[in-house]
Amino acid sequence: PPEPLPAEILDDGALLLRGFATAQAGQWIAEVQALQAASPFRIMQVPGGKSMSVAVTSCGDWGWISDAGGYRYSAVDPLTRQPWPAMPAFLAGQARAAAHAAGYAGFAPDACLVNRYRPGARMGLHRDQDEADFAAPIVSVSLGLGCTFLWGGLRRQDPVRRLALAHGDVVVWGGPTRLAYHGVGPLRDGLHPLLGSERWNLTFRMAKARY
Ligand code: MD5
Ligand code: FE
Repeated sequence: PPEPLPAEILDDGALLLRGFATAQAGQWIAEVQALQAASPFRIMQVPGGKSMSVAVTSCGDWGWISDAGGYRYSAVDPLTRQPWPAMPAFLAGQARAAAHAAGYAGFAPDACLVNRYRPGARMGLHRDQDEADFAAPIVSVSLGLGCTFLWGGLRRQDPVRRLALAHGDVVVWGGPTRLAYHGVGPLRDGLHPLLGSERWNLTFRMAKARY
């Protein structure tokens, strides 16, 4: 069997598992294809009235949504007016295993937000603070084109570091880093053998559950 991949400590509570999803990337991609057939990727509005450049969908009990009224988790997909697709057992199991490998036993995500970046799409600096229990980490999985991840501190004015994230990389964001400001630089043009000119990011969250 292959050697376990070394975890790289990024910060207090944050670990990078390089290539954690690479060997089974085909299954990761097939799972996202299936879920987006039921709840398609769509561009959401932000409260100021502008559109995001990233397209999103979700699976699990809760999906993260944004509209003129603000950001929140919803049990219903506003596009289909149906519940979000159930979280596939493979995705939940892999996210749990990644969290465990990073020292967070018992991670039980009830939401998975999927972001689709095309060239030029970006995500401005923000914090993920719509979840019920910040003791739970967030597990993020990168597929397709690489990106520059922007990663600051607990205050908006803190200096921002840049981290290259590649296909198959998994980051577990927990501890004090859970509430750090972060974003993604504009996606550069490119062609990935599995995803063409796209980057997909999956973030597994405990939206409403207590950790
Ligand atoms: C992405 N997505 O690459 C990123 C990965 C989002 C989002 O930011 O909200 O959908 S999630 C990275 C993350 C999560 C929680 C904490 C920190 C980073 N952090 O402390 O830097 O599309
Ligand atoms: Fe975020």
